[in-house]
Amino acid sequence: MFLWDWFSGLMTYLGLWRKQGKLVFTGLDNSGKTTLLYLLSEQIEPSYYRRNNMYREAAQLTLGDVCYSIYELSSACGVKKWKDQFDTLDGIVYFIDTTDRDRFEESKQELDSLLCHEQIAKVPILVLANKIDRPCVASEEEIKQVFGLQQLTTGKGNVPLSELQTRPLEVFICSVLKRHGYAEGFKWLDQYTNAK
Ligand SMILES: Nc1nc2c(ncn2[C@@H]2O[C@H](COP(=O)(O)OP(=O)(O)O)[C@@H](O)[C@H]2O)c(=O)[nH]1
Ligand SMILES: [Mg+2]
Repeated sequence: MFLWDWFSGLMTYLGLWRKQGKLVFTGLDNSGKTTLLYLLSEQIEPSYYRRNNMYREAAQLTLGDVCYSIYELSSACGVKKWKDQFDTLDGIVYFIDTTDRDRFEESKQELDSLLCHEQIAKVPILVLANKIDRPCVASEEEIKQVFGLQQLTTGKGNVPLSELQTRPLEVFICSVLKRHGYAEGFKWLDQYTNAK
């Protein structure tokens, strides 16, 4: 084990090998998951998917020395497909459409059911409050309040995992369309994943 750690550390240092991680994009339909997935996958050549046996609806994101595979899994994918992914999950990215107040309750229920799932109780959750480029969007505070997240968020800085009493969770407002806001969210998430 020591030898392996030493070897992988050396390879990582030399830039010859990256650790692997897995993230899941989820949330109601129309919240922006596929748009961001496509945006990230623009950076990969198509043969990558075949070589790495990945679904087509997946992308890759490299943060520091970790290379994350990202999958989109909405509730419409079916619980079975979701559960198959649980054991190897490094992080969950939950999308909210900040313009769609009519569906906040529905979205809250979906997020709540994730939050109380025992098998993923320690998995960090990044909430992306998307579409803030549009008029009349809900603010970060409103999202936190409506979704009951005020007591659950753990801070946006570099709070070490050992200092957190609970699972890492934060809300970042963003516009996938304008390509801003989500990078800070991923950076935050990266510090808490097992792959790190
Ligand atoms: N204005 C705006 N529209 C967005 C943004 N992100 C996604 N959309 C639009 O929202 C719709 C649904 O996006 P999609 O990625 O298919 O959502 P999914 O069902 O969660 O995968 C599409 O028409 C996107 O162009 C954003 O940041 N701002
Ligand atoms: Mg989609």
